[in-house]
Amino acid sequence: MSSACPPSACDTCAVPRGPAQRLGLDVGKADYVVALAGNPNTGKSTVFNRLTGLRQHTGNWPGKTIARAEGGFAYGGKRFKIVDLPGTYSLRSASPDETVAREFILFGKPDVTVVVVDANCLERNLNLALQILQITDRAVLCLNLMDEARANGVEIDARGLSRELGIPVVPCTARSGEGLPQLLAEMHAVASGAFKPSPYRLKLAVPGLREALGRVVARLRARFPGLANAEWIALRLLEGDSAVGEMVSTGTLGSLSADHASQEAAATGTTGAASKEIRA
Ligand SMILES: Nc1nc2c(ncn2[C@@H]2O[C@H](COP(=O)(O)OP(=O)(O)OP(=O)(O)O)[C@@H](O)[C@H]2O)c(=O)[nH]1
Ligand SMILES: [Mg+2]
Repeated sequence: MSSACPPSACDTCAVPRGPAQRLGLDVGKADYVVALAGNPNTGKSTVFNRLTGLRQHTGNWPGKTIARAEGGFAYGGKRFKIVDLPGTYSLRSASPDETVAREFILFGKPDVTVVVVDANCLERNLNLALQILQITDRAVLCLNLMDEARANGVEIDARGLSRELGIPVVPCTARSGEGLPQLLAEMHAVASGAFKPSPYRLKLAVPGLREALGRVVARLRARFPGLANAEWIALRLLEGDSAVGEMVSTGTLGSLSADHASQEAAATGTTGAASKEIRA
């Protein structure tokens, strides 16, 4: 049951339940791509290993995952490619590991982004979650380390949080597997479009900002056709973000987008931008 659904919905809900089949590295042509994002040390690789059967490095210190890793699982009759990303505190961060995560979240066009947060320091972790909700509707919050939170006397109103954020929120203990069946059901529902989240969005209430953004977005789209998240990039440019400015002036933004589009096409057996429509 989604924390966004009424309790009675379970009886009639078409979202599949039951175990996933671990596919390891043998993803083949995936129906959906899942990104695992979150702050360092929140349990992303532990979730990844449980779902795929692979053995990504895990341990109790931040910064273990330094490159993206891919694996697969089958669930509800669909094949999912899941991408384990390095931990990152912000989509604006620029350290090399964090850049890997940021670029995949922004340009990898995942069908669902699972934001894995540490239930013990929710406030700090929600910073990244809120940034991700500015760029995608298709997100699920995995409220991980619930065993430790319970032991520490931390209580979280997951339903209330889900209402506030506008996305499914699933309490989990990835180390033991608690909550993962529901996480799978939510990933499937969001990736397939059976459930359409309406996430919390910041209001751009500064006078003239909308118009300025529109002009920058139009120029970005003209120079980089098919660019994902053009509005996010335009906002960074208006803020004076020098790293993003350099990506635009050197043209690397175009190659990044193209790289991710071709990887996505290879994973799904479709071509370029049309792949989303074919799979939708
Ligand atoms: N108690 C508890 N420990 C967990 C849970 N999930 C993961 N861990 C532990 O937390 C530590 C970090 O887990 P990882 O999966 O490596 O975290 P990560 O988010 O991939 O970390 P980075 O790759 O460094 O960003 C490991 O020691 C895991 O065993 C959980 O639900 N409960
Ligand atoms: Mg990791």
